[in-house]
Amino acid sequence: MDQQYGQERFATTIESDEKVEPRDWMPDGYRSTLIRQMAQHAHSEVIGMQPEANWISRAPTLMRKMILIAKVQDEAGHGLYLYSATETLGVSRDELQEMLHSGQQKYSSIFNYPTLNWADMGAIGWLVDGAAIVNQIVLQRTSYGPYSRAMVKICKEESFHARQGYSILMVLAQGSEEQKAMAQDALDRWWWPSLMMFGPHDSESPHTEQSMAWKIKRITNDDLRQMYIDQTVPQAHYLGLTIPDPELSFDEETGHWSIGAIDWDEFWATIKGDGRLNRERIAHKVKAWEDGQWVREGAMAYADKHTPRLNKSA
Ligand code: BYC
Repeated sequence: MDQQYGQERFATTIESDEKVEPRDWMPDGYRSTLIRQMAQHAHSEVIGMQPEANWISRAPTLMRKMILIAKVQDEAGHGLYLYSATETLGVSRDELQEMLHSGQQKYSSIFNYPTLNWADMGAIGWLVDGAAIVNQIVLQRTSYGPYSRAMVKICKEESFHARQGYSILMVLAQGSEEQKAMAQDALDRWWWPSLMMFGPHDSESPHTEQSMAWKIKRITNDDLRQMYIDQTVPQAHYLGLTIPDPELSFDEETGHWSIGAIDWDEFWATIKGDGRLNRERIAHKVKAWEDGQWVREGAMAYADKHTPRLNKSA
């Protein structure tokens, strides 16, 4: 395709809010930004299975166990849609795995915190999936077609995830004094990390301006974080829990909650690989990849064996 025609068409597509599709011409920076963000998103879904899978065998009832298994399975599915969507940009799944394993690509900071007890399953669903939904509802309008379409199904599933988390905390918050304390302790530990999921302040975010211009991002990190805070604080109050922030206050004029300072040193250390569980998470992921080698080989051998037969009968 003629380069100038491609550039003009790309500009018109973005301006008119249409979708860029895999075969369309796109700037190299647009492609590499999408590969970075979508791969990071896919990796987060898959690494995010670890802290919750840890609690499947210890769920308090059969019903809770079934729900948690379904949720963790959904996260694997989200990873698969997102890897498939990323592959449409010309990068293979094996390359993406390699970049995660070698630390060249990141996954969400939130999955470097430990899940210490059952209340953490509630906090992950309510706060972590809650933050993911705020971000992902907007990503349904992202300019890259395959990413935007993957978000539609993911968002439907995320809302079930958030509700199951809230329902776990509702039971604890209405329970014994020990159970209430567990719910409060989980909120204390997960509140600040959940706010970090939205990324650095806009003034410190190297990618926001260009990603907004390309309509990859539709709302900035700070604005999304504020939307999340405004929706979550009343939910905490409904549970009878206290947001662990002495500076939290409601501004009657703007109608928004304002918060104290986020610990950005903790955030940057975590995303650079020095968080509490970075090494364990990646080591576990690499081991699962290596242990699964025979499955991939078996699947390929099966495909080789059966493809000619299918072709012959066609
Ligand atoms: N964690 O310029 P910025 C889930 C990096 S999974 C780690 O603002 P951008 C779930 C950023 O990559 C949901 N890294 O970047 C799963 C950049 O790094 P480099 C996961 C972060 O991309 C299982 C640098 O900091 N959701 O919910 O414009 C169970 C500067 O940042 C983070 C997504 O992935 C972070 N939190 O904006 C339960 C959503 N924040 O490469 C639940 C898709 C920033 O320049 N991603 N960085 O060194 C996005 O929307 C955007 O990529 C972000 C960051 C808003 C996260």
